[in-house]
Amino acid sequence: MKKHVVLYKKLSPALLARLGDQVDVTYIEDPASDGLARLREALPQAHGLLGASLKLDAALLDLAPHLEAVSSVSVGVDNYDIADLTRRGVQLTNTPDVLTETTADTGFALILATARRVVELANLVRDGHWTASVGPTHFGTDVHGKTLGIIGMGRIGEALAQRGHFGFGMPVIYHSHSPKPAVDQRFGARHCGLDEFLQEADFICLTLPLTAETTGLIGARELELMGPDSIFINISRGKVVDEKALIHALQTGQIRAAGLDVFEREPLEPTSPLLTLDNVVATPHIGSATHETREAMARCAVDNLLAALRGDRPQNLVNP
Ligand code: 8YV
Repeated sequence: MKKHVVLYKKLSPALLARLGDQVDVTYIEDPASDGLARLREALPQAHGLLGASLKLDAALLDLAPHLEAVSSVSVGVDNYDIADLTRRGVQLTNTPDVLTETTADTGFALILATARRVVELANLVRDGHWTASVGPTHFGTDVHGKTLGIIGMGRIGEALAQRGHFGFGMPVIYHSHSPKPAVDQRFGARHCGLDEFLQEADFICLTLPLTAETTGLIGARELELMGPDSIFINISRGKVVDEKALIHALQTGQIRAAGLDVFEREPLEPTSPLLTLDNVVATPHIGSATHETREAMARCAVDNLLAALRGDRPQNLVNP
């Protein structure tokens, strides 16, 4: 008898066919809102789950007594209680690597957009307010040659360092659990303690996972250490930062600007003070959001899930 997979993220026809050849498939649209009741109804039959951007909590998992594997279309796994899944004998897989370069591109897009005030000044042109040569009140700040600071030197952090070092001649410093000699050698990078890092970096880029340890890592104290010329970039998870403290730092000029792709709550409330600030570039969690990369992630997630349901070891097993 074919196993049953519940999808809560849409797949392309090609990938739906790839999955449907092997298993029975139920697709649940919009599981975080009105699809939640349908997801709850489908879980008792599920041997596998595939999706992203949904907190898969114990209440949902209790409805899935036959669940063998959860395949996340993401590199981040903060939506899952890994210890609980392991206790239940459920394998969790994710999709690292395929999204590394695209997410690093997003990080650099935010670095350039915030430093050179691209959104603010493009809007000035669009709104018909370009009436004379741009003067100092509209000048941005250079990116090339400035110190690129990266918190969390994993795959995405290394890809960001590569862009800064080879592409923009930026000295690279980083803060992570421990120094990475290969990174130091490849990018002339230097590992720093957090306070030294925050005081020295011109661009402070977060590329670390959200864990109990990293939640609230950047608060009022850390923002004060950054300095008025610093630019803060977050392409990791919103909850790594105290968003209220960040808003205060931006409103008071404690830091120059911020490029944010992630937020404490997503979607970001339209009433958020972040959206009233010209020194903020806010994007809707588009880190990996290109046609090519999202298809590659979904393909990876399908292959991970089919391997797990066959009893083979999936390529990207989070809880071996
Ligand atoms: C998207 C991400 O949230 O991979 C992650 O952890 O944050 C982003 O790629 C996710 O992939 C949505 O499918």
